[in-house]
Amino acid sequence: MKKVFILSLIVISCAFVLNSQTNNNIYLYPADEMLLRQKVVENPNLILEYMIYEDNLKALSNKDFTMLKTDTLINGKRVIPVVFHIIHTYGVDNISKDQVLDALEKLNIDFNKQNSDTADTYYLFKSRAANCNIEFRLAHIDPNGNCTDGIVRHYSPETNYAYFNTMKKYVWDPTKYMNIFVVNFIYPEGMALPDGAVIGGMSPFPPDNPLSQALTGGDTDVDGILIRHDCIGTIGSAENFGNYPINMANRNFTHEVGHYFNLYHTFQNLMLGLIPATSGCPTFLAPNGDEVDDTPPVDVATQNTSLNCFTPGSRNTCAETPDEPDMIENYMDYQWGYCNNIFTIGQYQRIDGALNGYRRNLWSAENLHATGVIEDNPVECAPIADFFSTTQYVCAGTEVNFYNSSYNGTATTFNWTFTGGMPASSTIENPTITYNTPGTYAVTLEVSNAQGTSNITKTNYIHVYSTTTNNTAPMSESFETSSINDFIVINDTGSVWQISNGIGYSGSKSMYLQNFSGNNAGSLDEFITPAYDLTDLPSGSAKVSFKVAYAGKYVAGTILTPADTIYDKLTVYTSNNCGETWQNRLVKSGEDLATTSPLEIEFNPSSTDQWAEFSFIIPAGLVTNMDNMRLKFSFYSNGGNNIYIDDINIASLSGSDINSQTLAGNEIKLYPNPANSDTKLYLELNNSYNVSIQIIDLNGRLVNDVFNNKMSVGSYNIDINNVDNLATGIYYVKVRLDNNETFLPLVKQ
Ligand SMILES: [Ca+2]
Ligand SMILES: [Ca+2]
Ligand SMILES: [Ca+2]
Ligand SMILES: [Ca+2]
Ligand SMILES: [Zn+2]
Repeated sequence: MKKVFILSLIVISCAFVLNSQTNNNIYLYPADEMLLRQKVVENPNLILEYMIYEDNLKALSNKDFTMLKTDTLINGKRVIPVVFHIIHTYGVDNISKDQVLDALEKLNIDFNKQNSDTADTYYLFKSRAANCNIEFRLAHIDPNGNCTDGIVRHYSPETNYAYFNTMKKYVWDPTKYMNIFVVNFIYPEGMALPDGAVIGGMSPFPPDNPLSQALTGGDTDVDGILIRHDCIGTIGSAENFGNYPINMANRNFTHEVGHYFNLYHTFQNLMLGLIPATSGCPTFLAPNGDEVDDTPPVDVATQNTSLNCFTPGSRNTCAETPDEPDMIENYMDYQWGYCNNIFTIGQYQRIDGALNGYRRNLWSAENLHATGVIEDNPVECAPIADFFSTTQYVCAGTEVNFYNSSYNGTATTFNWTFTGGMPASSTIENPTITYNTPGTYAVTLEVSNAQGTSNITKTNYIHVYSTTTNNTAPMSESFETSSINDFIVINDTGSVWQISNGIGYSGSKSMYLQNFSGNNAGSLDEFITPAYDLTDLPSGSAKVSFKVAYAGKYVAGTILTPADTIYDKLTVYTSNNCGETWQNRLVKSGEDLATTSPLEIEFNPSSTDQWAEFSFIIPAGLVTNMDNMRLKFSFYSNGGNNIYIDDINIASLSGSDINSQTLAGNEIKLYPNPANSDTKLYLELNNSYNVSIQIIDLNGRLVNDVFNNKMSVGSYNIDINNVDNLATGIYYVKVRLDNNETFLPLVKQ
């Protein structure tokens, strides 16, 4: 069964790595390609199915489609009803209707060859540029027969880890609508994304394509375009793709819609997964490329290495006969959006095949009536109620600003109900409400216009806490007698923080998150401590310390991917206003979070050796204001392993602590202090460690890297050089011995 010729293939998407390590050296990177290649490796029969599919498609393409067109053309175009599902958390991902309309307009421009940058098409290819004669229109009737403006909005944290399940959850009948799912972050299930990797869009081919079936498991509801909010349109959040000053010019959307109509990447070669040495150019073993004759073959995705486009005609990566340059400006290659400007006639024939095949019902006269797009007159629908507030956690006596975020139609009247609020109701659009009494409260908004009324109630929405606390620092939380109800636990999805029974650094209990399985990569798990009064601490800085047990998850390599270790991220915050705002105090990610070696299996610590202590300092100036301080432990899952936290301590950094501390049983002294050019750090190590010594400022910013190396057992005096160059003020010397670290204040006079 080694008779393989084949193929091309794949892919569904656009993944990008934004490589911020090297400043502006960022590029689009087709990481997703691996996904389909992996499918082929897992099931080589897929190639056979694919070949049969492509053969049938070509037989169909050879027919005269005009013979098949019994359906409606409007102004000579096929009209496709579309619906945008915007999944968001009320941030920039909740893109405006204007941005959606802009995206739709630009999409129509590209699919009708009205784009002004056709002038940039290489002269040899200009005559191949296709007008696809497709018009995309926002649906006016939803699947229940109700009035819609074609834009549906859903609050959900899954916007941060969106994938095929997200599409499945919100999809409207995909035989009637082209569904577009707008999200904040695409995170393929089971795939650990490299740091900094960003996937712009992910769109299966039509469900009858066996490659789609391999990806979606044959679920025909996983159909449509999954795309980041900053890849939609050219305005609003699209002005800064991935927070870089890059406007992708809506071309990710054009590209993804190309996949939706069964187009492959111009550089695809399905065989690369089976025969790693195979060139991306068509060969005897892999002759088919993108299955389109008038796009020259391309060896690898064309990736810009600066903000500039490649000059059209300037690259030629395959020596075909007759030899032509790569069509690097094709929408289905991988340059920045603004470098792309062409679908070819050959690609249009595939699109035509999809429109006369699986996508045929979309533009049937019956469907255009059913979805309300046979006329494109704007309609005004009843509003669908929604709202958000600046915060859901406040101290008693605090004002909260509420915002109407109703959609589908413009609301003209507003009726708010605020249980526990002052006032308890309001009829203005965006009211400000004061909460004076601790408790948890519901909020209701009813909106209406001439077309109708809608309301929404969010229960347990506003959490009001006392401004004072009976808990005073110094304190220690060992989790031995606490209940999980003493903490505020916040969970996006899957596993939640819980108190472990049987595992702790002290005693037999600790706070634990089962993250090895049952928790979505890309999701957050948080817990917030009760409030503590730090103002009774002896004057000086406060030190917050805690024990952590965490291991990375080791993933063995495959034929396609190298072995990898997946780490998650822990961030610790403080708040002195009941959680209304948070200050970031400590971030641990990658190997920095690990307290023991990575495991291929689930991690549960079996000895105290597998724990480490992390800590941070709250400078003296801040401690005097902290009479109601909460800690928040926020865990960002990257699909790694379990984590345990125990023995949270808040203590003052006493006089003797300041210049002399013990860290993991090793003695550390800083002298003289206040510091001068003779100041040294004395280290007495009773083990060998990876030692790192840094000077940081009060905000935790690195001022000076002093030392970073392996040290063996012994006593050392390390020069704190550059003290003379420090501005007058207070700094910290951050000392790290393997995974344990501490801070010694350093005073420069
Ligand atoms: Ca080709
Ligand atoms: Ca060539
Ligand atoms: Ca969770
Ligand atoms: Ca404990
Ligand atoms: Zn793609």
